[in-house]
Parts: sequence; structure tokens; C-alpha cells
Amino acid sequence: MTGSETVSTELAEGVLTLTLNRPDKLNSFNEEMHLALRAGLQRAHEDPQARAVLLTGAGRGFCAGQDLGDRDPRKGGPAPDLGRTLETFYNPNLRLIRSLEKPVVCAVNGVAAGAGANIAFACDIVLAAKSAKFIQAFAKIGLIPDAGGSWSLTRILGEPRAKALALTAEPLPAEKAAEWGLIWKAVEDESLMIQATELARALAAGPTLGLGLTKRLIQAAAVNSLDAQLDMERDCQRAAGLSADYAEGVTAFLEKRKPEFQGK
Ligand code: T3D
Repeated sequence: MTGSETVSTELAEGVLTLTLNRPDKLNSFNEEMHLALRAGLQRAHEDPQARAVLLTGAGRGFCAGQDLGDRDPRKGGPAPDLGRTLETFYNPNLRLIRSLEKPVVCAVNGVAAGAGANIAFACDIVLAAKSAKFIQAFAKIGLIPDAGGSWSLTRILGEPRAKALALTAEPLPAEKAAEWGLIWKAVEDESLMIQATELARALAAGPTLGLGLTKRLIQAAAVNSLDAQLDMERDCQRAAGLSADYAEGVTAFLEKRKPEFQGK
């Protein structure tokens, strides 16, 4: 296990596991944890041994968003420029998750509030413990949904549910989040890490280049016309068709054996 104390990092069987690690504060973000998560995500981009990412939290919570202790108005001084903190700390990590051409699995082990919920929604496949809940906590403190929340909630749920969650800050239980399509599955608490690790390992053993292109296409579909998307599918399929993993996939099928993908 390596990484900063605030995000532990482990690479095993092609899976880079990043564990938010400030359990006493429900893994809320301070500057150190932002930078440690960024370092982990940058490694995921650069390290060919890392073929999938598993993001989770230590202790009973996944992430409670911003550490409000670092925003205490009673300490005096000028009001913080939260536009700057989003630009400097939150947005780079969101962009690293979305632009990573490798699968990012999120195991939501407990409460996910504020930016913590929205970072989970930015991941590619989200499993949550049945006891977990998602809270757009921003409304309770006079803020707006950030970390991509105003975008992802609206796109996934549509305006009525996005607005209700964001305006009321009502906790959304994991099973309801799955029913609404915000996450992939809600699973028994005891089996969360087993299932999330199995899934991440299976993805890490997959045709990484093709999976990365698939992620790129699905994300682009939200803004593309059908025509633009058909052109993009043509270009991505051309690239996938030139990969060693495609040749291996077809050969393995014809030889009636399991493929051994190399991730290229
Ligand atoms: O500032 C910027 O840069 C802009 C970006 C903003 C992004 C955001 O995420 S804004 C939203 C910030 N987050 C919140 O408003 C959530 C605050 N937390 C809560 O509402 C509750 O803690 C939860 C609903 C998440 C969980 O409730 P519960 O009852 O299970 O736990 P708890 O007792 O409230 O919390 C346990 C401990 O964690 C507690 O510490 P203590 O008393 O045991 O020493 C609590 O203070 C601490 N904690 C929880 N959330 C935060 C936190 N400490 C600092 N910051 C937190 N966000």
C-alpha cells in the first residue's frame, strides 16, 4: 500500500485501488486529500499496469464532500473564493475521472454527501452498500451542487428529480438510487468490497483500449447528434479493430478458449 495518508493506493491484479482515508471526518476533502486523489488518478492515466480503478472510502462513510472545518467563518478573514477552490481542487479530479480511458468502479461504502456524492456519480460503474445514502447537502449550507452534480443529476434523472434532490437535500437511499438509474447496483454491505473488487479485476483483465473507447463514446453521446455519434463510432471501431486485443478476442472465440487480453 502506498500513497499519501489521506488516500491510500494499492495496485493488484491490474486494479489501482484508491481509498479516501480521513475516516474521522467521513473522508471529507481537505487540500491534501484533493492532491492525493489527483496523484492517484494521474497514476491511473500514466501507469500501463493500472487497467482499472476502484475508488472507495475508509471507515463508515464514503465521502462527506468539503471539510467544513476548513471553511469556518468564525475564524475570521475574508470569505473564501469557492470558484477558485472548485477550479483548483475539485474540477481537475472530476476531469481526470471522466477523461481516463480505463474503467473507474466506485464502491460507495457509506454516506456520500455534497461533492462526495457527485464524485461517485462521475465514476463509470457505481456499486453502493444498501446502507449507504446520497445527499445533495449543498442546499443546507447555501451552496449549489458542484463536482459535476448539476450536470450528472439532470442528465441521469431529468429536471424533476434532480431539482427535488438538490433543493431539499433529502437523503437518497442506495436502493432508490439504483432504481432511479443513478448507480449500477445496491448490494449487501458485507459483499460490497468483494463484488466491487471482482468487477474491477474483471474489467482490468479486459480489452482496455476497447473499453476506453467505449467509455469515450458513451460520454460523448450526451452531447452529440446521431450523425456525429455514427462518425465517432466509425473512428473508434477503426482504432479498436487495429488493437492486439481485438485479434486475441476473435482468435480465442474461434479456438473456443478464454481470451488473454494485454490491454493494447
Ligand atoms: O468549499 C468549497 O471548496 C466548495 C465545495 C464544496 C463541496 C461540498 O461538498 S459542500 C458540502 C459539504 N458537506 C456537507 O455539508 C455534509 C456535512 N456532513 C453531514 O451533513 C453529515 O455529517 C452526514 C449527513 C454526511 C453524515 O451524518 P452522520 O450523522 O452519519 O455523521 P456525523 O456525526 O454528522 O459526522 C461524523 C463526524 O464527521 C463528525 O465529527 P465528530 O463530531 O465525530 O468529531 C462530523 O463533524 C464529521 N464530518 C462529517 N462531515 C463533515 C465532517 N467534518 C468536516 N466536514 C464535513 N463535511
